[in-house]
Amino acid sequence: MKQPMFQTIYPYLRTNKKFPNVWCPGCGNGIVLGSLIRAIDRVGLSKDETAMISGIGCSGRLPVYVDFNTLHTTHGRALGFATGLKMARPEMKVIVIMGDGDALGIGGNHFIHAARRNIGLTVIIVNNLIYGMTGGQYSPATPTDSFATTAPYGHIEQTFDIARLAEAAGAPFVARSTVFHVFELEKLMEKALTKKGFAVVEAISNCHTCYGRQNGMSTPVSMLKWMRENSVPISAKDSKGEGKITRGILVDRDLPEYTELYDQVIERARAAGAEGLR
Ligand SMILES: Cc1ncc(C[n+]2csc(CCOP(=O)(O)OP(=O)(O)O)c2C)c(N)n1
Ligand code: SF4
Repeated sequence: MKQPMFQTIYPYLRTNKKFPNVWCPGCGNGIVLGSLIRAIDRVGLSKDETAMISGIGCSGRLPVYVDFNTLHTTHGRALGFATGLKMARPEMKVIVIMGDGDALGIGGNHFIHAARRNIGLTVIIVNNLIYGMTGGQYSPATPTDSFATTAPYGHIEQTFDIARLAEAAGAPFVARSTVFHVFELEKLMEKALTKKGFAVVEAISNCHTCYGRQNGMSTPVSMLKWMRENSVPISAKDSKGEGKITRGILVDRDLPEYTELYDQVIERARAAGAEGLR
C-alpha cells in the first residue's frame, strides 16, 4: 500500500532542531522540499551518502530543515562549495539548491562554468522570479514588464531563460516544472538524481509575498493558477504553447563527467611519475 505523503517526508526532517520554518505560509519552497524528499526516497539514497548545499535566500533554507549532510553557505557560492565536496568525495550524491538570484545573479559565473565542466551535481533552481529574502528586488529571472521594489514603474530588462542558458553552457540534463505540477516536478527531480553529470531542474515557485503582491497575485492560490495557465508540457509547445513556459525534460544527452575525467588525469600523472622514478 502507498504511504501517506507525510510518512515519507517526516523521517528526513530535522523536526526537533530547526522547526518552525521561516517561510511565509503557502510559500512554494515547502512544495519544492516535499518533492525533493520524495524523489530522494524513491531513488533510495541514504542520508549518509547524500549532501545538500545551498547559498543564502529563502530557498537557501531548504537544506537547513533536512537530515542529510548539509552546508548552508554564502549567497551565490553554493556551486563553489559543492564542486569542492564533489571533487573530494565523488561517490557522494551532491544536491545544490539555489534561488534564481543566487544561481543567476551573483552566482551566474559559477553556474555557467559548473555546467561547462559537467561536474556531477544535481542542481535545483527555485525560480520564484524575484529576490524573496531581501524584499522583492528584481533578479535575472524577473519577467520583463513586471513590477519589483527596484522596478516600481516596470522592469525593462530581458529575462534569462534558465534552461537555455544551462543547455548552452553544456549541461547534459535540463528539466523544468512548477510547484503547481507537483508530481511532474518530483518525477523530473528523480530523473535528475539518477543522471550522470550536471543535472538541472528549474522549479518555478511562488513568492506571493514579494513577487505576487507587486504583480496582482498576492495569494499562493493566484500564483499557482498563473503557473497552471501559463505553462505547457514540452510536447504541446507547437500547438498551444506560444509565449508560455515549457515543462518537462528539455535536454537529455550523455557527456563525460568531470570527476571521472579527473581520475584519468590522476592516473596519467601517477604513470608519468612512476616512469620518472625508473
Ligand atoms: C554577498 C551577498 N550579497 C547580498 C546578500 C543579500 N541577499 C541575501 S538573499 C538575497 C537574494 C535572494 O534571492 P534569491 O537568490 O532569488 O532567493 P529567494 O530568497 O528568492 O529564495 C540577497 C541579495 C548576501 N546575503 N550576500
Ligand atoms: S518572501 Fe517569498 S520566497 Fe520568501 S518565504 Fe515568503 S513567500 Fe517564500
